[in-house]
Amino acid sequence: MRKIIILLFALTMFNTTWSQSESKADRDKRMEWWRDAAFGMFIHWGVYSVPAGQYKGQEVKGLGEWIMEDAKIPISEYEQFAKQFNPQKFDAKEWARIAKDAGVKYIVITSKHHDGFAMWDSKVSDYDIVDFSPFKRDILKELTTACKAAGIKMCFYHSIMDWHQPDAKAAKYPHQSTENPDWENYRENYLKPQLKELITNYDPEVLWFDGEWIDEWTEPQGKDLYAYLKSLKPSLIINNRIGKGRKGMNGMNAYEDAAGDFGTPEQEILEGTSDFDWESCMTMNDTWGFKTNDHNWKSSEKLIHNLIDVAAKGGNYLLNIGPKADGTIPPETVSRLADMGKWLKVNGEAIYGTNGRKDYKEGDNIRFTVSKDGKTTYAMITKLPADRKVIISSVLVSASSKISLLGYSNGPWKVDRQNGKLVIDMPEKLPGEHAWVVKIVN
Ligand code: JFZ
Repeated sequence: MRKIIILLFALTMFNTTWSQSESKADRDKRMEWWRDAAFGMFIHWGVYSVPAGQYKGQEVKGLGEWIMEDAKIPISEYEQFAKQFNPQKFDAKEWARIAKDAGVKYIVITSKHHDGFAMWDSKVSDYDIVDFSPFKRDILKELTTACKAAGIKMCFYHSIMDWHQPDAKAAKYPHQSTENPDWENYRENYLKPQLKELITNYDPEVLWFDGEWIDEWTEPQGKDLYAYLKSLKPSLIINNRIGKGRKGMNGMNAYEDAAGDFGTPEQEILEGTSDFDWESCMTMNDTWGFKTNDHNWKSSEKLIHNLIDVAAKGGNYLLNIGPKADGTIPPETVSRLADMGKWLKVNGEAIYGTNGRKDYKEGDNIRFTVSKDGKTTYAMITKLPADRKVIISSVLVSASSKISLLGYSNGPWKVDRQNGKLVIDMPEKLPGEHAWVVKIVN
């Protein structure tokens, strides 16, 4: 008995050292806007968009934003790319408009990626867009202002790993080694102060950490940072890459008390629902940071189907774009985002503010979400059978259930209720493309 009491006491102590002094109700309140948002835009933009996947006339394999490491570019040489980073065509309002039209509710942009270059006017370092590049404009400030005006929440991706700051040397990346690294100094006098700047000057809603897998970073450091950031802004939402809990690319936590508010599956979607909040981040082609020669674009249909799949499983979809070094967004990206926005204009009520469902699917071509009050079920149909007959058997329907097709008001369409089953003859003229939503109100 005594042992149990001591254990319980220790657990309480442990939890209150970081976030879990928060009640479930408080946590639900803090997470509410994020859960409702369902769809966000990831932006990987920085110095790496200058080489755009090429170094010394050679194509560099791998992710665009990893070029410094993948091509083993020395710091002094990489800095020359920073000197050329001059996105004259960057128009924050235009970016915010594109995001708004796509239907995203939040943007997560790289404030600092692994290359260490700060996309705002940092006072902690000169290695930033204002002091080190010819551009001399504070990108995060401009985008934050534009997004706020457009009603889009502003959030920052921030890399813990830093290949430029001499104290931050990571043993896993010896090519970036410096003589006398001092991790504690980096953590206390560089990482934290820069994050404090971001919070005080730009008031982000989410901090999305990354580069936590290096051995220098530990779970206690993650918890310490979490507590510090929450002390600066209690409503902050922080991903689980702030600590060491993440299970590889699946992104969910490997242990119970891991730091962070949500799991981060990368380039994949969970197999089913989860009790822990999660967000799948995915690319539109095969890179996060822009690469001139990556043309492997997913179709608009695929992206919409991914959004539907994620929503049905109760997660968020964070879809990446990689703008070019001149400040423009590739047209292939813009057109796909516009298609998603068009679909969401008609069908958004099935996505925003809904919950996933344990039985998230029926067959391969129907996915479900449920309204918060539980009264409405949305059946999202991603492919029609040849005879256009859709059968839904896993939703309770009665004679009084109201059934409609989103975006479709002018008949005719035929809906039969056969002992609890719905048999629908989908109309010839469908509202829009890629997926259609049957709304069932009980
Ligand atoms: C990380 C970054 O390295 C990448 O550049 C991008 O920002 C992405 C969103 O996040 O990607 C990872 C993270 C972890 C692994 C691989 C890529 N991993 O564990 O193999």
